[in-house]
This record gives sequence, structure tokens and C-alpha cells, in this order.
Amino acid sequence: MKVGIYGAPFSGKTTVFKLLVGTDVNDEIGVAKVRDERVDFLSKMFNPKKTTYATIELVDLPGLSPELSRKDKNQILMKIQNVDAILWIIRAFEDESVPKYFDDASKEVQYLRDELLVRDLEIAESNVEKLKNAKRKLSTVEETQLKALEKCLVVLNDDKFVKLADLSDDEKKILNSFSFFTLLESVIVVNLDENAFRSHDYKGKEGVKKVAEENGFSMMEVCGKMEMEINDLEESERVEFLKDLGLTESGIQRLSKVLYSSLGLISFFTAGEDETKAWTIKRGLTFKEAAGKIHTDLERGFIRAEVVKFEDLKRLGSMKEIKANGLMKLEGKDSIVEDGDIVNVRFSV
Ligand SMILES: Nc1nc2c(ncn2[C@@H]2O[C@H](COP(=O)(O)OP(=O)(O)O)[C@@H](O)[C@H]2O)c(=O)[nH]1
Ligand SMILES: [Mg+2]
Repeated sequence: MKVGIYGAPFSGKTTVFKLLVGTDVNDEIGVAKVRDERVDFLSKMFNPKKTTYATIELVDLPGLSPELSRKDKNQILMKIQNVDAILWIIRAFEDESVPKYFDDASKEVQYLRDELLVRDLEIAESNVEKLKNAKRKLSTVEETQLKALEKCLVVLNDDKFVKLADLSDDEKKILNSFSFFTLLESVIVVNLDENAFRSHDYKGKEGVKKVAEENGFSMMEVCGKMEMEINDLEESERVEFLKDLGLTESGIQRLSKVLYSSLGLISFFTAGEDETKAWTIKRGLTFKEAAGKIHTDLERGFIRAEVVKFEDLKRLGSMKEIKANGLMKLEGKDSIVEDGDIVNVRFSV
């Protein structure tokens, strides 16, 4: 899974990027570990040689702003053409020493929304025109494309995201080649200073909420600078610091979870002496399909899965107790994996 970090200059994009992928990364692309207490718990219990968390690939983009040329903007936007989701970083911190591009967070989010709409509208219009002006009979695929594109135009002309168009799964698939940005999932992260973070209030909040609600985005608040400062603290000190702010986990921990769920992703686990690992899958996959993520042989030769619910294992404390209480379930190939399933695949090839 790949996520592009999108925003105006000086909004805190690189700060959030580094918080997610590690402060020593000086590249545009990095890999973020999805921090998951369940993996920590399993790792402690099974004491494996290796512990592997789920990951998200992140792309840190240059800032987009009104004074850039069309060409420069497109060059920036090109970099999010192949991502699965867009993470918007909106500035809502006050700091005289950091240049500011917009009067408030609402103006900033509206500008960023409009840039995506303009670009997608251009793509939709030019392709509709191309298909309509074709001096030949359209193929069935092209007919479907045209119909889907016209649906996109309707919502785009209403300043709404393509994501809100009434598209079938087939139509969505057929639109893939156009890489509409507004068809992607978006998560809006508002970067606040400590005062605003404590009061949950900042200039333009209503406007940001409105854009998020209209388009069905998840939204969350972080305090980038403060998180950077507590990033190097010992775990216990960090916990104290967060507690003082009324939090049980850092914004970055919450962020990786929000990203995960807004993309419709869940984790299942494999746990043993060699490795404890979180696997990322789309919600709705069967055990057989999920087995294929581990190894193609496991899908091909799938017999059944032995499944333990994480919460049961945590509550009972050992696999022995799980078995004694009959809580290890056997699941066939068509059952659906749930978030937190600990899975052992029985197979034969
Ligand atoms: N006061 C304050 N400064 C911040 C915050 N987040 C980022 N900055 C500062 O703003 C500047 C730009 O941040 P950066 O992450 O590079 O922004 P980018 O241009 O969006 O990548 C840097 O000097 C950061 O230290 C914040 O929450 N509060
Ligand atoms: Mg940057």
C-alpha cells in the first residue's frame, strides 16, 4: 500500500513523513511501520527470532501553491499518480518564523481540493471529447469508459470528488487508467500547535470539516512539532507526556490506524518461534485468499486454517488455555478473515 503526502509548502508534510518513516530518512519515499500493540504482545508471547509489523509506503511530495506554473503543479501531482490514498497535511499551527501561504486552514484545504478537482476535470473532459469525436464505432470497453467518464463529469462539475460518483465496480476498474486523484481515499491531517491541540480549536476548522464531510474523508488532528520533540524520549516519558495531553497514544500511532482503516485494510497474524508477523489484506478476503499472501503454495494446497482470535489469546494468556477452552476454530476456504485473527494454514501440495 502506497500513500502520498499532499499539501501546501510549510504545512508540516516532511515532519509527519519523518515521524512515520523515521527521522533518519532523507528520501522522498519511505516505509512506515504500522505500530500495533497486538504484534508486540504476540512477539512477547512467542519470543520469535523475527518480528514483522505491517507497513505503509509513503511518498513525501513538494508543496503545491498558487504561484506555481501549471507544468510545475503537474510535475508534483504526477508523483501521486500511483498511490492508493492521499494524506493531506493542513497547516493550523501559528509560527511567525515559518512562512504561511494561506490565511487559515479552511482556505488551504479548499485550495488543495480545487487543484485535484481541476486536474481531474481536465482529464475527464479531454477523454470524453476524444471518445465522442472518434470517427469510428466505439468498442464495448470504450462505450463503458465513456459512460463512466460522463458520470465523473457530473460530480466534478458540481465540485465533488469522483469518489462520490455512482460507479459500479466494473466502471471503477475501467477508470483506473485515468488515475483520478479524487477517486482515491483521502485522510485529512490537521497539524496544530500545542495551544490549538489542547483546545481543539483553530482558524478555519469549520471549513476543513465541511470539505471532509462533503467528500467522505477521515480527519484527524496531530501536533507535528511536539511529536517530533517527544519522538526521542524514553517510552515511559513519552507516555507521561501524552497523558498530560489527555492521550493514550501518539498522533502518529493513531494516524497509521486511521490510514489503515480508511483504506479498508485489516491485519491477520502468523505467530511462531521463527517469526511473528502482521499481514495486510483488504477486508472481505477468504482464508484461502489470505493464505496466498503468505505463499502461493498455501493457497494452492489449502486444506483449512486453524484460527485463534487475538482477544481470546490475550485474555487467556496461552495457546494451551485456548485449546483447553476449545477456542481454536477450524475455518474452511470460503470463510472470511477478520481483523486480529491468528492464522495457521494447513496445506498440502
Ligand atoms: N510551530 C510549529 N512548527 C512546525 C510544526 N510542524 C512543522 N513545523 C515547522 O515548519 C517548518 C516546515 O515543516 P516541514 O515539515 O518541512 O513542512 P513541509 O514544507 O510541508 O514539508 C519546519 O521548520 C518545521 O519545523 C508545528 O506543528 N508547529
Ligand atoms: Mg517538505
